[in-house]
Parts: sequence; structure tokens; C-alpha cells
Amino acid sequence: MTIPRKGRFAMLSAAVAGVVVAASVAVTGSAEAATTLGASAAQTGRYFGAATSAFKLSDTPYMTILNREFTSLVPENDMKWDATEPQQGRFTYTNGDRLVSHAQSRGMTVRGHALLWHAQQPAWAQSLSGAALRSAAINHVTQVATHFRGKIHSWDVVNEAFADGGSGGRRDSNLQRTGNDWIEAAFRAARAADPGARLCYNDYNTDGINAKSTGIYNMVRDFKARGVPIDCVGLQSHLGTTLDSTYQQNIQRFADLGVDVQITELDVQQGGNQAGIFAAVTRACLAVARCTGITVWGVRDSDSWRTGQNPLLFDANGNKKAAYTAVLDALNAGGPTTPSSPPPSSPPPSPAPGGCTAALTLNSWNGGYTATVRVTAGTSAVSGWSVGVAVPAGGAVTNTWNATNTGASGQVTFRNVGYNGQIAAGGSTEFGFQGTGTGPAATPACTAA
Ligand code: 9MR
Repeated sequence: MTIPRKGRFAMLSAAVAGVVVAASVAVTGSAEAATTLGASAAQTGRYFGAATSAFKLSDTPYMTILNREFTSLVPENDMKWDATEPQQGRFTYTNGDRLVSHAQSRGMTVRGHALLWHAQQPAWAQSLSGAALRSAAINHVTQVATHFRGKIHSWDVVNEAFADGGSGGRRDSNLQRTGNDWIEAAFRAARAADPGARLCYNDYNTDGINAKSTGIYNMVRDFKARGVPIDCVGLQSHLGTTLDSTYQQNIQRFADLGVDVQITELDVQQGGNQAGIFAAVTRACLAVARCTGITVWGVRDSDSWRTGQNPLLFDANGNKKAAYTAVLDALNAGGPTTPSSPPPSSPPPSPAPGGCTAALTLNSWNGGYTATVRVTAGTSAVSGWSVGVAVPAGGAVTNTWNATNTGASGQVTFRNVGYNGQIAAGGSTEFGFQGTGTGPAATPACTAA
């Protein structure tokens, strides 16, 4: 289910009714002022990124700008569910891989967008519901985040799950109907699959303190309190002709919860004070140490999804607009440097000499679960392993990947398959299984062969 563009923008304009921002004033002229968005943002410890697509990689005038100005990219569509798993269990990563390689060759970081979303789902997922959809969704998160493991700076794990309007609650969707815990299940699966990526919740109409952003704020606070892995909040910032007077305050309140904030899809309708709003957003991010980067949702006006609104920093011919200069000047005026926040990582299980350890992560829902088990070799290599798991009474293992199981209920033993028995000293591998009932609670025992 896609939100119609017209409806989306009617909502946006209503939501951002607030203060019209004054025109920005050029502040720098110093010999050291950086001359590109990326270099200038880097001086404050931040990235400056753009949404792009694999089909643009052959557009030379476009790539000249992308490569010159930006230090981060995000696939506008190429990593979405419909793009990466068009048929259930069949994954296509070609376009995402091409963008990642391009980024790596240019020293850019990559934002991953988006593991789960109510829109742009493949038809097969749209037709699922309940436990079947939940396990397909979690499998999608696991597979995609595993494929790109180590290459993604930040993942939009869940996109646009909150409702517009005054409720502050969740949006109805097939995913939401699998149970309110679908978001935390997705974050846990993403952490298990790629412990080095920052995990973000991303949404729009959150560009100030309002019912929707407060709903998200409450969810993040709850996640932090309960240890659900979340590292960042993405404020999309698809803006109309005004900027909410509480834009910076809203960034700050999320930062105060102990998560990073990223401006993830910035574009501003032309026709009002476009340059001033772009500059004000930039200054607001710079003013909050944990606002770690800004991404614009496209490069040239002609690349934008907002046809006719010319909402970006470059015109159709690739010329820098007044909005570009306003952003560059704001960046060069600086702000507090972001604290160096190393990528999150789960502490590795302590090494067992000559043996192995196993750590189990669960994604549970009412009546079922998937478990991911990380097997780590101790100080010597192992050439085979088995892991014993106590499956709680009343439930059973129904499906296993990257291992074979003996028994399905009670004490179940999982053994390596041909390709993952060898683990180097200190190295690790993962297998998973799905089950009915309540997931195993105890730490599994690992035995090296
Ligand atoms: O810009 C994207 C456009 O090319 C797609 O057709 C559209 C499909 O829904 O998604 C656009 O990107 C959206 C992003 O993934 C999530 N936030 C809103 C963005 C604009 O609609």
C-alpha cells in the first residue's frame, strides 16, 4: 500500500505549518572553508549523503556531482523488499551491490533503506498475514542484513510504521497486524545479522514535536529501557514551505534518549524560502552533537520523486542552486563536532580454548519464534561443531537453516552442515531455526568436534 503523493503532501504541509525561516546569511569567507557539501560536513564529523539508484551509475553528469559532493549514499529503491526479494526466498542483490561497490570505491558510507515497510512489498508478502508473514519478514531482515553485513553504516530497519494524525499510534498494516512487537523483532534480527550497523527507525511528518514524533519518541524510550537494540532515529524531513519551530528541539529530545539522529530524506518545496529552510535544517543538525549526518533525497531537481516541486540542491542542468550555497555556508559555519561513536557491536562470547561457545538471539511472537545462533570458536580452530538447545515443553522446531537438527522437541542437537563446520580460531558462523511455542531461554551448549 503506497501513500498517494498528493495525499502525502497535503499531510506534510499541514504538519509543518509553523515558523517561516528567515533567509540565511553567508557566514564564511575564510580561506579554509570547504567547497563541497561532503568535505564541509566532514569538518564537523558528519556525513552528507544523497539518495541514488544503480541506474544512475552510467549518467556521467549526474555521477560527477554525486562523486564530488557527497560522502554517503542511500539506495532510493534498490534495497527495498520488492527489489531484494521479488519471490519468497529468492534474493536479488545486484543493484544494491553495485551501489555498495561504488560507495566503497569512493570512500563513501552507505545507508541501507529499508528492511521493513508497509509499502513497496513484493506481491507475495502482501498476500501473507499472521505467523507466515511475521516469519517471512524476519527472514527478510536476517537475509538482507546478513548479505550486506559489514558494509552498511546505518540501516533503516523499520520505515514509516507510525500513523499520521493525532493518535501518536501505529499505522495499520499487514506487518502491524502480526503483533505490536514486530518492530522490536525486526531490530533484534537486524542486530544479530549485522552487529556493526547502526539500526535506525525512520519516518516522515516527524519534523517537529507533534503527536507522531512523540509516539516514536515513546517507542524509542521504551526500547532503550528494555534493551531492544536501536541506535538511531531518521527524520525524513520532506518539507513544504515552512519549517516547524520545534525542529531542533525535536532532534535534541531524541538525542537525549541516547540515540543518534540522522536527517534521512531531506527535500524542500521550492516557491517559499527554500534556501532558508535548507540552511535552518542544516544548522539544527549541527547544533546537536548526536545529529550525525544529513541525506538529501536526490541530487538534481529532475531526479526527485516530487515532480514539479524542484525540492533539491541542484537544478536539472546540475547547477548549484541558492539552496546549495545556503547549506554549504551553514556547514562551513560549523557546529559541535559529533562525538566519535564507534559502530555498535555485541560483545563476542568469551573464547573457550579448544572449544566453542554459542549465543542465541530470539525473535518471538505469540505462538512462535525464530532463533539465530552464533557459534564462535575458541582459541583454536574447530573442524565441526554441535549445539544443544533445550526447547521448552509444548513447542517444537519446524525449520532449520545452516545446520541440521536431531530431534525437534525437548533437547535438540544442531550440527554443522558441510560448508560451515570449519571455523578459524576466534571466528564464528551462524545458523538459525524456527519453532512453535515459546523460544528457548537457556544459553545453548556448544561442543567442538
Ligand atoms: O523516492 C522513492 C520513489 O522513487 C518511489 O517510487 C517511492 C515508492 O513508494 O518511494 C520513494 O521514496 C520514499 C522512501 O522510500 C521512504 N520515505 C518517503 C520517500 C518518498 O516517497
